[in-house]
Parts: sequence; C-alpha cells; structure tokens
Amino acid sequence: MEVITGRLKRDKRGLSNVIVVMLSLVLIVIIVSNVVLWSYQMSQLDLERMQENLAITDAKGVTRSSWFTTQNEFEISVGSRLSGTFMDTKTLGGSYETFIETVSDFSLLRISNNITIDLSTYPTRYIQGIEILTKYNITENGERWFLRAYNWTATSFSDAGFNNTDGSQPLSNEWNEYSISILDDWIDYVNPRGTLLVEFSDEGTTANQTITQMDFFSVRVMINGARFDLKNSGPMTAHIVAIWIVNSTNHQRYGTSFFINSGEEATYIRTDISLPQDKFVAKLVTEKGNVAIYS
Ligand SMILES: [Ca+2]
Ligand SMILES: [Ca+2]
Repeated sequence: MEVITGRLKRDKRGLSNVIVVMLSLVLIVIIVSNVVLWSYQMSQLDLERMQENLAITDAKGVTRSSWFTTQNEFEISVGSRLSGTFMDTKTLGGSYETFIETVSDFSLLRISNNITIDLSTYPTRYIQGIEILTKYNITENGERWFLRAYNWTATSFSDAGFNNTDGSQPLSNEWNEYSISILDDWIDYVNPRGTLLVEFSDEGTTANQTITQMDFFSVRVMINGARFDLKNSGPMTAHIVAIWIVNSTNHQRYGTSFFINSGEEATYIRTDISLPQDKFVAKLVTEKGNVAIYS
C-alpha cells in the first residue's frame, strides 16, 4: 500500500514538473518571438530611415506665382470667334485663338474670361498684387487696346489701381506682349473663390475691321515668398514635417506637411516665408527624422 502511494506521489510530482517546463517553454517562445518581431520592426524603420534620400536642389526667394490660365471659353460681348479655342491661349507662343470685330461706325471687339487663382497655395493675406499678361497680334494698328478687370465691390469693369490705364497700341501684324499690374486695390478684383474676370477690348475709334490673334491670356500673383526645389531619390514617399531657416541672427521653424513621391522632383512654394537677404541655411526635416540641408 505504501509502495503504491509513493509511486502516485512521484507521478504527481513528475506531472507538475512537465507542466512547469511546458509553461516555461510557452513563455520563452512568446518572449523570444516578441523580441525578434520588435528588432525586425526596428531594423525595418532604421532601414527605411537610411534609405530615405531627399535633397534641396535650390532655395530662393520668389516674387511671382506661376501663371493661372483660362479655364473656360471666352465670353464674347462684341465681335466673334474665327478659329481656335481658349486652350490655345494657355501657353506663351505656339497656337492662338482668333477673333474678329463686329463692323459698325467704329468696329469693336470685347471679350472676357474668368481666371481663378489657387487661394489655398496663395492665401490672400500673402498676396501683394496681381499681374495680368496678354500676348496678341492685330491686323489694324489705328487704335489702342485695353485690359480691365471686374471690380466685385463696384460690380463693374474697371482699371482703377492699374499701373497702366493708357492701353497699348501695337504695330499691326506683330506679336505684342501687354501686361498690367494691380497693387493697392487688387483685392477688389478677386472674389472669395479667387476668381478674376478679365476683359480685353479695343478703343473703338476706327471703322477698320480688326482681326485679333490671342496667344496668351493669364494672371499671376505677386508675393514675397520662398521656393524650394526638391528631389526625392529614395525608394519611398518622403513626408516633410518642418522647415528651418537659419542665418547668423535667426533660427526660425515652420511646420508643414508636404509629400514628395519616390523618384520625383517637386517645387514647394511658401508664401509666408521670406528668406533672409544674407547667407542662410535651409533645412527640411522628414517624418522619419532625416534632414535635407541647403546652404
Ligand atoms: Ca476696333
Ligand atoms: Ca499660345
């Protein structure tokens, strides 16, 4: 009887030993797998950080936006279209759109178009003025040609505040660039959606029927900002989270969130950053913690 009880006790102890060993094994497996996974994730992060390759190829002050071009066909108040479409007026040079005057005692052409500025890139508080540029060619040279814009406050076309209200009188059959700028009152000409309505018309002093070839019809904004040309040579999208502008007297940080795809070049414009006149260093910090430096 004692022999049987002793064997039972030994069996119980043996069983509990086996259970302890198995539980320990399970614990060890859990711990080891977590450590392996964690170090794998860490090395993956390190690897991604090491592979990131963002460069600032240029950093400079910028005083003009890119051109905002026509997005719809011209509205023709007086005159008619002979050929082409508004698409031809989107780039300087190349193709053009052709209009002809309505014949009367004084033959006339009056066309207009809506052009919308991207206010998310160029917020109004950083806009210093507006520039309008046309490039055109006329068959008759006896009169002047004018640019006006719709004044949303006065609800009429106007050139109040334009730097030039005398119009342009080009030679016939020659390409002519005519630009005006609006400084003080520019906000009157931009509605809350960022739209300008720009009108092009003749003086209306001769009976000769003029044909007008419109090569370019665009608007841009005047700013005092910074432009960063970037290149991402890494295998992954880079996410820029901060910009530092550093010179001898000032260290200024600007928050941002700008993505640049793998293998791509991009231009990043900031209307709220005016670069120092003296020597400066620009640093872009990525989400992964890398810093691209331009000096
Ligand atoms: Ca005319
Ligand atoms: Ca053109």
